Amino acid sequence: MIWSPEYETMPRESLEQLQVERLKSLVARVYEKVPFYRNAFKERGVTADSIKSVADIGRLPFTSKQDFRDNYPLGLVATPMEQVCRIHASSGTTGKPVIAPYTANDLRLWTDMMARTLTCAGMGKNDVMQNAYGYGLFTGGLGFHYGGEKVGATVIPSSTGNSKRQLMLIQDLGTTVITCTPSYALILAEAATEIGLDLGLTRLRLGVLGAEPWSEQMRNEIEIKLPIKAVDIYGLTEILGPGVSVECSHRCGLHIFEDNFLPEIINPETGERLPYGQVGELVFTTLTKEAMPVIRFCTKDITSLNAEPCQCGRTLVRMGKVLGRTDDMLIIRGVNVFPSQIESVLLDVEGVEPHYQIIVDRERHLDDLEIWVEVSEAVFSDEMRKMEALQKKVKDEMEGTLGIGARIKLVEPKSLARTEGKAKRVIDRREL
Ligand code: DLL
Repeated sequence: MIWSPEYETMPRESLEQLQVERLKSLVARVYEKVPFYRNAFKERGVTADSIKSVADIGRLPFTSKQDFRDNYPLGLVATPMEQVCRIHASSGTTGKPVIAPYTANDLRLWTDMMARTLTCAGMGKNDVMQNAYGYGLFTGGLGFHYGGEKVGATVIPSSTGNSKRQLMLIQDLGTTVITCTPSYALILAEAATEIGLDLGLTRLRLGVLGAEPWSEQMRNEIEIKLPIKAVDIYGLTEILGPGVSVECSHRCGLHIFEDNFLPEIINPETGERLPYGQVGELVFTTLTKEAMPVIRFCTKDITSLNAEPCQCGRTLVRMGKVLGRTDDMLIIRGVNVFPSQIESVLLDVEGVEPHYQIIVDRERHLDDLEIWVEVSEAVFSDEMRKMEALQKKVKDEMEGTLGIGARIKLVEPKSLARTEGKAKRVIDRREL
């Protein structure tokens, strides 16, 4: 089913027409209301009249995470505060969070985008959705909550944590859809095994998982262990929260709701716009948001776009699974390494579990990469010789993929820290 066929299946020419109109009025609006954009536009000599086609967006300035910090907390707000009816904030781990204010129309838009998202992911009104994203300042909890209700499903606001209670609710209330981070889905699977619960015997069938990068191998693990169909959802606080893009049942990229969020891919070093198919940094412009519209926000997320028609009937462009973040990329002895590459290698080797930690250090001016990974119970209780063979296998595969050597430390099952929200995979101890 398609929630808003008029927009989701719009011929691309009409969609572009709509985008240009919306972009023009957005540029006029932020020029008038937000000094930060007015100054940046003046510097470049752009006005609403500069926008004649979607490609003219290239004439507008970029907005960075730093611009959000510089304008903290409410410097980028484009409406009077009395029209702001809710404020969320990012789960930022360093410094001040990103503030996300919403007007009543913004909240309606968000709920609609989440209804589209959940429908696209395969959820319907007869489903029971257990929402294990964190409720609070984080956009995950309330974003999914209102979207689920709009679709007409039964929503259980279980929030994160307390896995045993989550499992009890899944069994007792007949949960069919779980919404949480992919890493938390695996924690639930682990907790189920611990209490001897076979999740395959419950009604659970679908997971709408996101908020952090996860590989195809991790998807396979989740699909086998829970067992469910696992669908990828993407979003970010600066742009909306969840509800920016999601996979359909064909799972060949995440459809971006382009009537509201205009995506571009750029070369992060030069800012040059890249054509469909090329990998680069994802940039978004919000076309319809009121309280805090954003012009060309550089997400630091790395992916590519594909505008080929999809079998599901949606004409919306698809973004590939996020490959990593420009600021996630580790440069180890001069070689670019993404945590997602390490995850793919680990999960392809039998006997190791999808729980790992990447530790980067510098010893005598030389970068050192160490990867800690849990092994399965079976391997751990096996002979030393087998453990050594497994360690060598992981080491060889890792070297083959990354092109640099890494020390591999196999650790006991369940010994690495678990997080209920976004997993923290990398510890970089280098003082650069
Ligand atoms: O994580 C919003 C969200 C909530 C998305 C629930 C999906 C589900 P932030 O906390 O602002 O917002 O984090 C945004 O998380 O720039 C990406 O780097 C990363 N991210 C989000 N979804 C995915 C995904 C929410 N599906 C940042 N795959 C983004 C990879 C993701 N990375």
